[in-house]
Amino acid sequence: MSTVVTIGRKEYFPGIERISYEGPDSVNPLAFKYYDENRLIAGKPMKDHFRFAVAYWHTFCNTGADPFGPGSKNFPWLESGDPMQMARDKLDAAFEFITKLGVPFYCFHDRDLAPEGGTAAESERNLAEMVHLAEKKQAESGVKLLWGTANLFSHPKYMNGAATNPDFRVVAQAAAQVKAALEATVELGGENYVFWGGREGYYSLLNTDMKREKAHLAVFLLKARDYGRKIGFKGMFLIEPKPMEPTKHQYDFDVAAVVGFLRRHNLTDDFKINIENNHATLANHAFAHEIQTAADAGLLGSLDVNQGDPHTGWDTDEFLHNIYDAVEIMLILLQIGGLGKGGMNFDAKTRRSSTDLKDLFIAHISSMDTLARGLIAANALLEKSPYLQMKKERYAGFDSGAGKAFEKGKLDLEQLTALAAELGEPEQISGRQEFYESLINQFM
Ligand code: XLS
Ligand code: NI
Ligand code: NI
Repeated sequence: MSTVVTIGRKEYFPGIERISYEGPDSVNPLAFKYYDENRLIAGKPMKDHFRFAVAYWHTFCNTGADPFGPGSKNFPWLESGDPMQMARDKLDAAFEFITKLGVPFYCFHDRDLAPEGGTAAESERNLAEMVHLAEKKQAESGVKLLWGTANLFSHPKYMNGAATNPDFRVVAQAAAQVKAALEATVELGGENYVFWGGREGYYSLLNTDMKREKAHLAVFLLKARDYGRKIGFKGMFLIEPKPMEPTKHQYDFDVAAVVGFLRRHNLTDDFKINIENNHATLANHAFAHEIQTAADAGLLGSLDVNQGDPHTGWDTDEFLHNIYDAVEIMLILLQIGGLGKGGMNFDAKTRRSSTDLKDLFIAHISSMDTLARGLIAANALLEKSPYLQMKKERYAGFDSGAGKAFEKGKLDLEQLTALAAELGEPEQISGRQEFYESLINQFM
């Protein structure tokens, strides 16, 4: 368990103590009803199933600006108006929040931690100062860095992309920024390093040499990998797919596209995939589909847990509160043995109209409880229901004899034709989808 850290200029969340587990009957909004960090499920403490991380950018930097208006939230740590002072206050607030919530990890972009300077050198100095302070906070609290990343999409110089920018000078700037972000991640013991290519894609094919841009992306990732390994980064590099937004088309469209890209460029030893639920939705996939696809390819890295709004066509980054989704994803994670060195980063923001500081806690608690319920239900489903057996039996015809020979590639079309005649017309076997669905409802 982490230690609560409030040794800053002041306490930013007064009146809120370390959030504790009070059980399903509790009506205290500032308590866990299901997330009981040390409770063993399938032989493992709950906290190790999730490895939760707070996303620095949403929770401490995002005041709710949208295309129709400025931010609505008055975060006290942003009051000073001096960029470096704001960064220091924000760090105090962040560690107070993370330790009061009792989450073991956090994630950041370089520009969340430290403000952009007037020059690249100044930005690097700002980052170095903040990394130094973050290192102390981590040591004091026991909170760890799940992943670091570079923001290669906010600055206007990246308007045409970063690694895939048609202007080589911008590509070089992006490389310099990644170099510094990698150094920061290594210094802070980051377990992973993420690439989300916000502007690595296009708005119009008319002005875009897609083949060349994708080739540049591959070289860029390769060089980042080489430098990371050179400075002692032992963790995983992760690509975070998203089909669009802000681009019309992003090259890392979905898990399948990224699997193909990583294989084609021989990057699978060092790179895995960070999957975000709302990005899956935008690609017309379910979170479970993306997770299963990555797991089947041996490339599941980590998760950005959030959810989209079914009636809104953009990345609304809501806190995951859909228990059904949680059961489905935990069902997969339990079967594959978990997330390993990955974790679950709350890449989610409270709504623009949720303006109480307390809302930040409630949002995280709600998501943690949602996932805990998902874990408990999924585990019961696996242990107590015929689910696994039923699924296995559907494929029993491939476990022996001719079916097994086919699976191993040992039967050609002529042999299969002979077998078709010999075995005759198959009787109908129901897929029983509704029954599977009813099992989830029963154990939820
Ligand atoms: C944006 C992405 C971003 C990444 C990190 O849609 O989800 O937040 O997770 O750059
Ligand atoms: Ni994300
Ligand atoms: Ni996102």
